[in-house]
Amino acid sequence: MLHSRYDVEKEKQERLLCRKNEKTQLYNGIYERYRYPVLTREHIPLTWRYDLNAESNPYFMERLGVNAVMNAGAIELDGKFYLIARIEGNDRKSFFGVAESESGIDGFRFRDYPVVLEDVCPEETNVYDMRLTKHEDGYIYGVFCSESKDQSDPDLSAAVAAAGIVRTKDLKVWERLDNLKTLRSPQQRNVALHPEFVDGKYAFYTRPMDGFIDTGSGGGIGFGLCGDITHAVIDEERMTSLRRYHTITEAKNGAGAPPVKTDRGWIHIAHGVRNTAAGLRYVIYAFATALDDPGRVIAEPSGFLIGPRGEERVGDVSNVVFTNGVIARENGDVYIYYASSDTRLHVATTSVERLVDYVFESPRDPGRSAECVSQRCGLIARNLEVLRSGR
Ligand code: M1P
Repeated sequence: MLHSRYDVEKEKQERLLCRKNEKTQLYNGIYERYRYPVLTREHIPLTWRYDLNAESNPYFMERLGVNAVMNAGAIELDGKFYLIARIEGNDRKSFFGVAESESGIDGFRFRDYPVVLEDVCPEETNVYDMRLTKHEDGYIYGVFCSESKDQSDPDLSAAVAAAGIVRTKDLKVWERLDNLKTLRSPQQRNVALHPEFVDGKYAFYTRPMDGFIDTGSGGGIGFGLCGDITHAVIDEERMTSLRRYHTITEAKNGAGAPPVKTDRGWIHIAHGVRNTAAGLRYVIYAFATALDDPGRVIAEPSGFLIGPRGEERVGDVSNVVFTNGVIARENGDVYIYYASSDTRLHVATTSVERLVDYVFESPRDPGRSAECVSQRCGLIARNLEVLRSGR
């Protein structure tokens, strides 16, 4: 028998799912932010959390709670927006759920069931952060982090991160392929598949890591090729966007969604991490690579594109914004899906034209305070001249 409380909770959730989103007043000319997150744990269907049966659940308790909804891969199919979100249960295990919307800024609804991946690795304990790539071979690929206990280390927290790979044609039936092997990097996280063949091969953006948290000698976002996606092996990784001292990428960085193709280059929206007295701070930044060599950086504006603001600063892992999903539509509109503090998912909107202008025309980081002041004084002097000469 259906519990009487169900209708109350269902109505509350319907109000949330039907709520229209609106742009905030924040202005920077680069993108718009929105008042409400696009996905939260409150968006998870009640059937995934409650036992609706009044006999077995007289108090209408959440039997399998959900803690957070974040880091989503994104794709547009037949004019609709799809997110494959990382959903973290109260039990700390993450899994994936597909949510669909007509507008891309609100109205996201999860399907009836979460994504069921083939259970091919008995040691795999956790999966998260899927990047979706519409590849020119006709498949949609999902590359995600597959995490296992490091059996060689008695430390209970010691883990190994690898890149899992699945493919689908419809976001419903998923074929699991072998995990990516990178012969020179012991661990991998934040791996994304490039949408086109490069020299006739599949091309991956990687993130070489010595350990589970520390990238160690890993110098930044890597790039490598492999011939067979079903048993993907990369023997050589070269560096694209680098970690640098006293910048937003000093501690580590990682690829976001697969890059967006533009007339002037591939635009990447990635994350950078620095250390602070309050712990790691994650921001989102952008750079471009060459059309004829997507592993070669040709423009990288200084600083971050999106940093945590307001309530975004607070959550399970505070002071974090993180992205692994971007949709660039035929008409040039761009939707950047980003999570805040490992708790909820937001959208920022812009256009290909604006992103190109931002990436190629904004100044680079000169690397030292003295040169940054001189860079800023140059801007001020030019602006004072504009103001003096009138409109
Ligand atoms: O907690 C912040 C982020 O940490 C990881 O990113 P990175 O590998 O760069 O440290 C990821 O686990 C990500 O899921 C998480 O949001």
